[in-house]
Amino acid sequence: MSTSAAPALDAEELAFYWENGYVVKRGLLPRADPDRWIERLDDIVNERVPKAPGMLVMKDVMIAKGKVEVGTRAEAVAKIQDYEKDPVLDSYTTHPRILDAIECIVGHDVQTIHTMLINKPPNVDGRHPIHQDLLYFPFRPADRIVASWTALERVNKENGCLVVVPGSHRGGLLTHENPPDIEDLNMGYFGAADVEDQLERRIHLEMEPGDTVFFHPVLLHGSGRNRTQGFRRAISAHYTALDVEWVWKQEEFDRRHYRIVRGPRAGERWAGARAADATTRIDPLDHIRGFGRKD
Ligand SMILES: O=C(O)CCC(=O)C(=O)O
Repeated sequence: MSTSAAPALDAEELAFYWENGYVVKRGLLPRADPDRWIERLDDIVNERVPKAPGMLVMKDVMIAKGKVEVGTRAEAVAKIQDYEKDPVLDSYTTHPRILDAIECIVGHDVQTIHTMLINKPPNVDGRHPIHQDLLYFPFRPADRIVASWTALERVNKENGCLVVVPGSHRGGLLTHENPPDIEDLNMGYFGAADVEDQLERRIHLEMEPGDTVFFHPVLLHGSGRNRTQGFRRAISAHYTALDVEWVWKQEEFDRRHYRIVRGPRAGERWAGARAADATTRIDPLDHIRGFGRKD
């Protein structure tokens, strides 16, 4: 149930979302929230607080390869993945203002399926090639999945803000690959193949701390290099409605217990349906050139 009388996204904002595949809410969160999450990131990477169970602190590939030396631990970190069991970072996932907006897009019953804080330090490549998040998600239909991404500091072209291709969410899941022009690509960062013509329509989402973009999992998006000497930090989570089906061939959801965060079943774990016909289930590797069987 929404916590405010007025909808978190009004009719115009929702129409913009469905037309373009994303919508930016300026000033959605007060500055104190991003500041708290930045401080927590700092505490985690400097081991002042323990890493929560299941949390992955991923080094940037250029640091891992020894190509760049760093002055501080934070400069070595590309991202924190799966922060759900860290109560401070997870206050993002369950933030009433985020969930109010998510409800407007996918309905009243919501689970979270992915959490991530992207650090993007200076002096490394750190590009996130243009891609579609649906590649990584075992649920369908795609319209019932949505991302939230909040700037933790000012993000702009110089420090590698988010880039989106408006309207690209109306296509299907494309073939992805390791982009040939990126030598130092972080683990699991694939790029959509053969999208050069669409890139002419890309726009840069310059945002202030607390500004939040909600985007569709088929939207082509990514981010550029951080060319400043500061960090470019953002926090994000993905959500789905509860009526989605598991469509991957891999049978993993019994182990992964997705968490319901909104609606009468909040606090329970998702025990949803597998797509009925196992022969039509998909293998995500088939959508990655060089990994799958179809390319
Ligand atoms: O924050 C970024 O630089 C990119 C994030 C992104 O592309 C994603 O979360 O899928």
